[in-house]
Amino acid sequence: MRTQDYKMLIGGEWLSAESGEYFQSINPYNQEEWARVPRADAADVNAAVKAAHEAFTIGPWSKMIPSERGALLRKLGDLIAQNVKELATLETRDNGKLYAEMSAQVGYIPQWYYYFGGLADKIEGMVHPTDKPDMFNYSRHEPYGVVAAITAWNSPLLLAAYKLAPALAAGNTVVLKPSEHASCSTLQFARLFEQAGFPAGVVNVITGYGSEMGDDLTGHPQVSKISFTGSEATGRHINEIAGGDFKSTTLELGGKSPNIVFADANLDNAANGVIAGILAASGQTCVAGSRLLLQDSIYDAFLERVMTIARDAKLGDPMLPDTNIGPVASKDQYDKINRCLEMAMAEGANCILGGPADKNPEAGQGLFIQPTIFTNVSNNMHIAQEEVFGPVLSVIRFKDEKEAIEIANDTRYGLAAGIWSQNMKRCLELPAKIKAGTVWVNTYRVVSYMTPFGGYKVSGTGKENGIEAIKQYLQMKSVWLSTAETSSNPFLIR
Ligand code: TXE
Repeated sequence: MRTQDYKMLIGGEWLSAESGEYFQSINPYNQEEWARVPRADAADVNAAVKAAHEAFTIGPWSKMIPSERGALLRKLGDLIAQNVKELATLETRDNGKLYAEMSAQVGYIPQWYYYFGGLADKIEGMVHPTDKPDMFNYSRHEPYGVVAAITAWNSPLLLAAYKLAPALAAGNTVVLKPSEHASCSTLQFARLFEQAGFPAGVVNVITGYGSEMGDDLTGHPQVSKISFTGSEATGRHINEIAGGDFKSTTLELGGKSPNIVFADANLDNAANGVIAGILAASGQTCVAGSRLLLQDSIYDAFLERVMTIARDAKLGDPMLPDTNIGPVASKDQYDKINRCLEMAMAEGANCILGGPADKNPEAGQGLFIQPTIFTNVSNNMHIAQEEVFGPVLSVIRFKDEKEAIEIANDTRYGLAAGIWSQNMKRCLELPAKIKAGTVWVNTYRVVSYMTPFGGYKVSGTGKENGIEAIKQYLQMKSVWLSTAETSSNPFLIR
């Protein structure tokens, strides 16, 4: 395939990096270079932040009435809907996830822009009661200014929607940086902002290695808010940089989510949910149900059901409709997963399916990891505590509800959890006992633009999606007005 050179969007112009440097985009299925992407450095970051800052301070964006901003967001949603096929194909080529999944996902993304476009003109302040008879107080919700939105490779456009839709609806401008492992769909998507009629500089997209230019972006004095999805390690690093200047952050980091199956569950549904939780997207989702907590009395029978589905999963070309599992996104990711698998075996976990393996000969030359299941896992093992981000399930036994809760919560993460049971009392009571930002009961991996999403503990801070999300991009101001006819003693605070 002929490689294509992409450009970045800065201040309404399509630009290469000032240095002229590029990096390659590799298709993980055939390992071919298919595109070159600008390798931005501090100079490009500075230009993008400057453009966003000017668009916020002197451009038309902040003077636009909120309903106009909302209309632009809705127009953008329409344009995404018209470009689903192209954008989803680019995502699959970039990260190897199934086209069937990416096209459904991209087809859903307009809803974020419709929903938050609808909220743009519903940001209401409040008149506050006060204890001072000749004073009046009201609050305003104001945008921060320039938002740095940093996304991961597993769902570039969906993660961008989580951040851009509320940030723009709230009146901020944005510098968006996709992952170096999957930048092209975001650069293509950026064209739609122009088509929708957004003023220049309101959205800027820069590409590059986070390790090289990430600090220039998050530490930039004109960036006031950082919204990040990625690894715990990078999240911690960003948090330190942001904390130095007390910048606001929304961080969506990793997880080690438990999927808890009780003996009284509908076992067919539960088996499908467990598979969806760990094999969908080759396990490369932050909410992957990577720990299967299984009640003693159904241990063998349930495991057999899961094994039967996992064994039949078809690895192959992610563009084909009958493929169940595509390659993992990059050689880095492939190596990391294999290291985790080897460590699990060294720790004494029993590999009953898959395992550290060479390429699956039936699946082409891609970076394939076979569905892998470990038993004999105790919850303190590396494989039960560290995020693998691959199709790798650790099975852990429990006796009763109390033990299930203890194991589920015995992790530094707290992103999500699944509970499978037909006992109504348990289904109602257990979610409150699980320390995670999302709990699914008799379902798994459901998200919506309308409902809050975000982690507890080291899985992150702040919420994305739903009404809460727009508040992440607004700061509150308190305004006092005096109606007193004579001013009082200046040395006494009232
Ligand atoms: O993450 P990084 P990587 C986990 C998953 C995966 C691991 C590594 O376990 O195996 O992280 O993936 C940018 N300042 N998740 O290496 O490095 C980077 O360019 C600013 C879970 O891809 O965190 C990219 O745009 N930005 C996660 C983004 O951060 C920096 C999804 C994420 O990359 C930066 C992805 C810096 N100093 C991986 N350094 C989830 N929550 O779903 C890097 N970046």
